[in-house]
Amino acid sequence: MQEQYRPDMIEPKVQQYWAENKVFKAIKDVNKEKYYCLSMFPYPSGRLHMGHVRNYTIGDVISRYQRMNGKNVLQPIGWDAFGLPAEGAAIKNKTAPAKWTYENIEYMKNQLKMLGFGYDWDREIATCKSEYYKWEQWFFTELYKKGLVYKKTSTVNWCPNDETVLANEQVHEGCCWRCDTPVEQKEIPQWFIKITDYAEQLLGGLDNLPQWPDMVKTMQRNWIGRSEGVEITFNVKDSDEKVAVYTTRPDTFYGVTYMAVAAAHPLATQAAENNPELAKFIQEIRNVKVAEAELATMEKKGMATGLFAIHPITGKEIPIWVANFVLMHYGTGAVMAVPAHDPRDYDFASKYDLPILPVIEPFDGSKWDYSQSVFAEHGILINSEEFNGLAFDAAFNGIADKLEAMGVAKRQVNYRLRDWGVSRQRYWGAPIPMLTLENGDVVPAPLEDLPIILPENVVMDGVKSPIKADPNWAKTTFNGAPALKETDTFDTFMESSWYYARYTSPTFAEAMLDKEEANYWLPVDQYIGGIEHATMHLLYFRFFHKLLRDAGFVTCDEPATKLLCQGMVLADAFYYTSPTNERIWVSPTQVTLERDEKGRIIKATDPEGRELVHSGMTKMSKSKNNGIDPQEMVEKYGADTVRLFMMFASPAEMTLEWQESGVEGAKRFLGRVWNLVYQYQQNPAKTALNVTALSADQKALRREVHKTIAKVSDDIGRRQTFNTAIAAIMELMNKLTKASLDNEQDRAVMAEALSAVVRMLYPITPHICFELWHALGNEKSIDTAEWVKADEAAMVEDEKLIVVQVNGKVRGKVTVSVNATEQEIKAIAKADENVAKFLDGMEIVKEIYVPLKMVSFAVKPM
Ligand code: ANZ
Repeated sequence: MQEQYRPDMIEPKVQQYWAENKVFKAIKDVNKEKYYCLSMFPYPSGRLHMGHVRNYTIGDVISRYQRMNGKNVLQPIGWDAFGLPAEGAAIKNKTAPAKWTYENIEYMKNQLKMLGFGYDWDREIATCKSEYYKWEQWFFTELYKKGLVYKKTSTVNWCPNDETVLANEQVHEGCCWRCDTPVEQKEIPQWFIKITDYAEQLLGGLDNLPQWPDMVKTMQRNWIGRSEGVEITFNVKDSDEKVAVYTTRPDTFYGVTYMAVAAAHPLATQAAENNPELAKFIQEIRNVKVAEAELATMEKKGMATGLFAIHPITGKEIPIWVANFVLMHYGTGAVMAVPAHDPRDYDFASKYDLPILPVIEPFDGSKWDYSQSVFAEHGILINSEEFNGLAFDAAFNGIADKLEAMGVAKRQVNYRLRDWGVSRQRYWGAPIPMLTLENGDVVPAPLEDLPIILPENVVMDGVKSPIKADPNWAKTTFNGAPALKETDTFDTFMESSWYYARYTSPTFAEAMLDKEEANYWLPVDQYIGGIEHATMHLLYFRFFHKLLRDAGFVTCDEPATKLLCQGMVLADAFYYTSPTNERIWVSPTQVTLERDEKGRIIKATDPEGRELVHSGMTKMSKSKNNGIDPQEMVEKYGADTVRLFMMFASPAEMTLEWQESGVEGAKRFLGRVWNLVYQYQQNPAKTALNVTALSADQKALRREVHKTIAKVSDDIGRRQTFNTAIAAIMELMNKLTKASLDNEQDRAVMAEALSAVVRMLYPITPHICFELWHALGNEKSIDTAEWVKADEAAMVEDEKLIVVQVNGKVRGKVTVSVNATEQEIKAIAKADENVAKFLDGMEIVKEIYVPLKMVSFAVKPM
């Protein structure tokens, strides 16, 4: 063994050993308990960022720990390879998206290897490969046959100059990214998957995921947004038309003073036919795209249609308005407005001077001033005929029953969740496998025609998708007759919804999944990824799993048993202001810092000596130029140091502050571990540990070792608090460095301790531990070693240190047997040399004994 810790010499060598011996290859073995650990796969953007490194280090630590605990571990990796950034990069670099993507994959693969992650590389998947998306295309056609897929028109961003659809990311402040033309909303036919058919299951299933973070489950519940209400149909005055509304507040039914419909509602269209002013207004509000969350706060706009609805109970005439706060795709696209009790209706009524009629009073009977503000809570009914005096539940049911009996209403459960629109008008995605025949019929492409291959060798000009621009690409045949292929591609969330399952049989050519493999490995035991995926990806992932289950591929109900969402990685950000008043962000790696004695930054300068403003710790990002390049850090400190720092600096779910001083500290710690093994190895133990022949100090040290093992096992295995596990190992190391190596049993205790430290650190810093394990005299590689087990007997304390006080001051510390009686302990305390001095000539007036902790004497002069 070398005297110096040299990660640059060890790490490539160990990585090569892992690769050559396929150490992490996962093979199904029904006699072994499996453990499937999955980190969310990366988009091949070009280089790994620290967020990836954190995510993948956590996954690797858990995988290696489970391996050591005897599990048959599967830890795969692959590439979420389709997506819009490749198109932008291809245009910029005058290359094809495929070429750019494959080059990035090669580069990033090396970066992952450089970090020492224990992946089964034989299972690597790139979702842009036709072997992968073939089965996705096939599955889509199966869903179509089951009635779970349909086509419907839906709005897209449209650039009238380029005559192309734009993704949301390509709309900059309402204009096209290329030509700056104002973007319009256009309706085009698109494909949808009926996720709403699974809304109830997706919601109910959350109750069976005790090991998912509550935050994620809450976000999914809100996203699905189940509500119980009533659909009520109103007649339209002087017409055969009817208008239905969905309400969750039938208790407010007597308070309806107007009705509001969405701009796209048929009644609005009808009313606009001979009302150009209304037509213009409708066009205006339809071109504004708003997020649902903004609906409540944005400025309300509306216009009367001139139509009236008839209140089914009171017979009153209610004006029908078109309003911008009503969504076409929720409920019925129309609302019964109750301005006294709904904030949006209230704002709107106040603006357009519509009547406000209170029908609910606060429970406590206090008077509410409805002319001043809305009362949106539940309360007691007033102005509601026979329902006056009822509270919410009774009123809800009473009024719903009455309306149902009249045949104008039915109770209904609604979901905020919409069907999943999977069509994208972009090029770099999996072609949608549907064919249009000459008579206009649309049919799924038969399996023999799959995959429908996306050509990779294309020229991107940024306007039209190459498969749309090429007039020949779409031409094909179906049963010998001419047909046209769909030129839209799938939303890339499709690929990431089932990759976890494909990893179980990544090269299986006969079907989407090999059922035996899938049912052995699934569900994923541990899934790890960012909280930003809480709703979209993690919901589609759960949805696809249920689809795979219903197609007979898998038997379990949920794709992942346990979920960990790691926190973001932050770094200091610095800037100066340019003469043109722009903020110029300077990379923290370029900044020289002066700190005060508490470590706070007091001065920051760039290489030109310019003084910089420190804008604090923020998420690593391009815009603030505060990203730290993992590769640079690995080259400077070694992968083990980077991994150790990441796991130590904060709990996995919390934000992590990148501090170079912390990284240096991590490196020094590994250096200390190396040194101690080196020092021990100069004169190693030649006889075995004899636990019955240990001195008190040796016993105490062994106790620390085994207590640390117990804590680290619990911290990594159950609590997943990797940072506290590392802190415990560091504390133990402090004790070990001070321990004596003089006699044979000292060295035997040290041998046991070092063997434990190396195994405990292995999941976190595998390269150094690989080397040290051999240095400690082990023949076989540490990759096959078992997790170290705490010895209960070694942890039992047979002696305790007891504090002795005289008149409230500590005067001595005595060691007693844990079996000693109170009387014996008091006698030992009194006999302590220093304590005796303070008792001499005194009368003891009181003795207090705190079992095995403290003896306290109150004394006064005799
Ligand atoms: C009358 C009423 C009175 C309402 C009241 C609320 C409070 P959730 O719970 O999210 O399902 N609504 C229905 N369809 C809508 C649409 N397409 N666009 C905008 N708003 C719509 O919300 C249901 C409530 O949202 C419904 O109950 C309706 O307003 C409104 F004091 O009806 B309510």
